[in-house]
Amino acid sequence: MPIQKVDKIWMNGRLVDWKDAKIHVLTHALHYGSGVFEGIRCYNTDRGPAVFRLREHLKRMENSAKIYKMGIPYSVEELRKATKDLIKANNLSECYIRPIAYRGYGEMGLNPMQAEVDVAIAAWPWGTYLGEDGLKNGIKAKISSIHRISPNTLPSEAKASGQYINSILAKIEALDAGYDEAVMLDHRGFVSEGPGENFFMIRDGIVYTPPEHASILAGITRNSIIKIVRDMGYQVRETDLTRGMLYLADEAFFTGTAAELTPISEIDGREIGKPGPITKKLQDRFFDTVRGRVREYEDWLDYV
Ligand code: PPE
Repeated sequence: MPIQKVDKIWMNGRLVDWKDAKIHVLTHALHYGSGVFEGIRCYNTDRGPAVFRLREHLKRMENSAKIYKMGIPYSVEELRKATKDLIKANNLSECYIRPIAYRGYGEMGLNPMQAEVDVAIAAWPWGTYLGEDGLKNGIKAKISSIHRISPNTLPSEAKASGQYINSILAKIEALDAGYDEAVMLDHRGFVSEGPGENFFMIRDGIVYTPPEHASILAGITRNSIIKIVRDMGYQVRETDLTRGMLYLADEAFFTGTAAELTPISEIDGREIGKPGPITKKLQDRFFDTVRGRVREYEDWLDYV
């Protein structure tokens, strides 16, 4: 689906027209993937648009930058204000927000330290990530032959642009094989995550998800779902999962800002079926939470 255009994009402290939000072809990050970014969603609530866990996302971007020794010339608070200004300027109520800090134009070569750091924030309406039907009925996933980046290859703690070339290989493979999404294994062969989502499964009433050491991005949606699951009285185990365990799952789903909570109906031709009772309850609770209908989780909403 083509990106839905809006009026303005925030670039290095200014709101510029959508069509003018351009970079030079010799931008460092275009060649070497030397950027860090975030994906954030803003939902409409009774009290107007609210950004879900905005500070946590911007803090994670700052941490990603730290890993790559990239100083972001704006603080979390400055970027938080910029994000809200941008949403207001574009008159958006529900949108996806993409902040990015990247090595810019001026120096080439693998020593990035002299290349300036530019920052941009874009926001536009982005509907369901894996389709309306997927959100409702579940998607088909395939365990990928492409392994997730290993800790000493690229740190999965960072959400860095270049790391996604690994996700892209897995995604292409899954689509070519007739599936909707990939499940990637880590360097040890244990389940890691999707190309842009965290993985959860349920068996005998217990909720499982791979641990942070399984080369996952510690998802903010994952963190929210773990809290919601526990508050609902279920047990969550952050533990290494094998391929076989996935084949025997009673229920399974992906979580992510873009993917929200997308049920999985099949893995490698092993049927999981329609979204199960726990998945459905969690999905309802998640959408109620982001739309401001759950008092307990009000802290997660940052009203525009
Ligand atoms: N793992 C990966 C590799 C990942 O990229 C994401 C977010 C997650 C887990 C979930 O993290 P969180 O959003 O904090 O719950 N992926 C972003 C980009 C997706 C894209 O296609 O681009 C997102 O969901 O915004």
